Amino acid sequence: MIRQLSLLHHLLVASLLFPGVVCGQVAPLIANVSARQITSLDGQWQVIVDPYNVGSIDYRAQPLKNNGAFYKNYKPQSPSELVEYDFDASGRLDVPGDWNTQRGSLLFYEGSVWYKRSFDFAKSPKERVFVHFGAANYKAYVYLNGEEIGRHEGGFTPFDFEITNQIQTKGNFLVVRVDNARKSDQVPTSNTDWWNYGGITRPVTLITLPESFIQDYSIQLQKGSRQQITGWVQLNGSQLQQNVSLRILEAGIDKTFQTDSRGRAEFSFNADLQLWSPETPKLYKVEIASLTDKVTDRVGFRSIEVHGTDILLNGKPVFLRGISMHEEAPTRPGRAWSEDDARTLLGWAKELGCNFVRLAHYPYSEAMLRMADEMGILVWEEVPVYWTIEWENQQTLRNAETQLKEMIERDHNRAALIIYSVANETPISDARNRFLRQLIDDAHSADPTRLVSAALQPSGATQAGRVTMQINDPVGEAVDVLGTNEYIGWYNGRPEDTDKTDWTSKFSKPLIMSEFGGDALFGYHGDVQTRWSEEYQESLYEHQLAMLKRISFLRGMSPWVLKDFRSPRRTLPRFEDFFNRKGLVSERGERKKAFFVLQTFYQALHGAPLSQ
Ligand code: GCB
Repeated sequence: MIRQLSLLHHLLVASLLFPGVVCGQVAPLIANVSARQITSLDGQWQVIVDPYNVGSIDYRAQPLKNNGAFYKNYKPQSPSELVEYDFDASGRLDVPGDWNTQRGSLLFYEGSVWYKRSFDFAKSPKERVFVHFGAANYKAYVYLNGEEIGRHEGGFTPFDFEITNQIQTKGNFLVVRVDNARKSDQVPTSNTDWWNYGGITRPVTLITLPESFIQDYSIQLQKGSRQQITGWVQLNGSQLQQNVSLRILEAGIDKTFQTDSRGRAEFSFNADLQLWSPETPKLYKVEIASLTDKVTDRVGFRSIEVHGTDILLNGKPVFLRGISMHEEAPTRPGRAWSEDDARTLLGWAKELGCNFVRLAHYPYSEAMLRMADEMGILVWEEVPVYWTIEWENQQTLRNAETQLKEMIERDHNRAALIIYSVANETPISDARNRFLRQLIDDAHSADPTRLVSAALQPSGATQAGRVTMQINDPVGEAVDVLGTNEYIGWYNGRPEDTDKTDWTSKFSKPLIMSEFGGDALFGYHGDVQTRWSEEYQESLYEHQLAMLKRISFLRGMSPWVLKDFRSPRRTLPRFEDFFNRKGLVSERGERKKAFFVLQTFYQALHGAPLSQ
């Protein structure tokens, strides 16, 4: 029943996102893809750049159904036949990878690119096969052997389609149209401060599974407990009632459960565990086996709670020494996606003295979350509900809800992950408040064990020469942890204005200063009054940190930002050149002066609360 419901839900969502279209088979997300029997489809794909969508619509703007449709991959049958496209002669791009940084002419390109890859595949009769995409930005239209198999909207979450009945032993061709055109009703909307990297930006894999398989599972500590494991296993297939075993041999756990007619088993039992923490990021090998399938994972166990204005990790107050990030590669241009990228970026955060990263402003690759688990770095992850989304638009809300759901489904077993953020810097209105409250409710019900936040904005008032910043956004009532962005010293006033600024909050909740910062061009020097100089940024950090120390309810910070990143909004020649320069390291990885200010501050803080 659950399976049917969730399939129905997917179809409903799909038909809302793409009205008037009947989708192919839409599969529920399969957990922990890298631990399954997989065949990688990564590598060079043939591509056709199609700015006018001539591969999918005709000159009357009607959908193309004939051999002119690029997904047919049709070849002329005679010298006289007119066919106006040819994958074989149109060049190649790497998958995974954004197209913008692989071909100079595509740096600013926004629109459709068709990707094609051919492959053979030997499948045994009882197996099921799925094609899985880590992410494609922003819309993906997927075709196998000339037929549509499904569509997906949202540039940063995974999706898969079942292709058991379509896949052939020889000569399969998979075609994907990826469209990153910005639209005001999308999530994110058309206005952002980051590069709109298009393409199949994360790995593509074929997953082979038995007819009845373990689709997903949750193995986590019960909220508020440090010894009670609570969770569930969900099977998919025709043999839904099975015995399922759960083994964590290192902790002496070996349990068997019976799934019900919906393929679901829920469990709760006590365990004696070494808890995961940034200091000791202990991961256990977990094995889940049904009669027909088996999957292993590495899972950490920790508790995360809010108590008054404190955040408690494993029952003890923790201060989140963080940094905000973008998912840009550390050592080459473009989107990051690999384990190595994750190791380097999180390594820089560790070098800064961080125990926490804010993965702004959209879901990052699964590799990043798994690396955070390994390296012991707490994570805030976020959906791209950014700035001025269409708050009144129900379809936009459904889209945001789906992206949030897909992010939670993928990451709900990662110990490092403690906070879901539902939005960034969104303007207060009734419609926006309703929209965000819905997302907050969704996150709480999809995953009751983690905390929910949003990066809000304060209001300010000046009296007798002092400024009082107040956290009073009505959405503050619904979140567990307050997040606030502020740019005193960059967009507002000068760095020294922080010396006469005090903070108050309407809510008795912990606060994370989710952004502050200013731009500096690496290697550009001047005095502390000179914009764009490393000295200005250094002084801004010194003043900011002195102010932050005086906020009694501050429990963490994630300054903006780890590394300079590309943004089309940043046009100023010499200093910006289409980069946001608020990084503590340059796009080449060079440390700016402010890096060391924050590092010294975090090193002094290590393990200690900030104030009191
Ligand atoms: C913000 C946004 C972030 C921008 C940053 C900036 O408030 O949340 O996405 O990049 O400011 O540099 O202006």
